[in-house]
Amino acid sequence: MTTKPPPPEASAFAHDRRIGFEFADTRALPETGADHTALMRDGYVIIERLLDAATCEAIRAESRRLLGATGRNRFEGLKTQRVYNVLAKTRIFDDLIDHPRLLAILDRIFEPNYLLSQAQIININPGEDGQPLHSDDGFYKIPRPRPALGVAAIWAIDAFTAENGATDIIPGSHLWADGSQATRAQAIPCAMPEGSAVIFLGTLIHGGGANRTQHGRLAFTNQYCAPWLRTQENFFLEIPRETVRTLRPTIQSLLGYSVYPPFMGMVDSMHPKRVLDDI
Ligand SMILES: O=C(O)CCC(=O)C(=O)O
Repeated sequence: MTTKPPPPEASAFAHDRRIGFEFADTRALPETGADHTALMRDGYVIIERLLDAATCEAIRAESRRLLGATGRNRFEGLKTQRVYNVLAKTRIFDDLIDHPRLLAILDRIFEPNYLLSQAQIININPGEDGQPLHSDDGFYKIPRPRPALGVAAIWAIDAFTAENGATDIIPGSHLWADGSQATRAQAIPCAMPEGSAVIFLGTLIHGGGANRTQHGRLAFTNQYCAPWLRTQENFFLEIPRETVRTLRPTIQSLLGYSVYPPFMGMVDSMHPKRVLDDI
């Protein structure tokens, strides 16, 4: 008879700090230690009311302008509207992309010059079914259990409730091995007030919830990955160089105008930011 090995401790997935990991010390906030501890232990952390009501309202108005077709399959959601390539279309999400509370956590997880992997608006409309459960970094085919290769934030622009499609997550599932069976019964909804965010590891099993109300559930999500991985969105082709030039240096770096030392990401043997100086 074979005995099943005990599940790994969350601490097994702590990442070594490396020489040059300077951001962790310079951008840490008083809350960062507790945020990071919860994230590594549970696979997620909910941070309430990071955005005020006026910001949520402005995002709702801008999202209404951008939202269009519903999804093409069950994963996107046949009654769910998604807007991709948002950074080429609006500046309203910039403060969420490089939010200090979020970056301070990411600094503890990834080596410097980690990347934005994708960013999108997700509006789950009434009658939508629960999205299939999945992990966001599952397409990197490295066996689990393993450290997360990505981290996501999902921002509740409308308040998230168990009825309107709050993201369902399975606490602790970031520690699971390949082949573990996830069921909806194991999941809990990330109910949270508007302006809050759930931040979770790319290894955590989750999915958008079913919307049993008469109103949409508006969210914004931004995902990040280790600096040596391929990103989900190809920002170099999506965002015109003239737009990238206008962005904050932190966001330029997140979009790949940065190097993974010594020179991954170079352009003609030079730092990629040089292309932003070209006329
Ligand atoms: O909308 C949500 O709550 C989750 C969406 C999600 O996990 C995804 O589209 O990958």
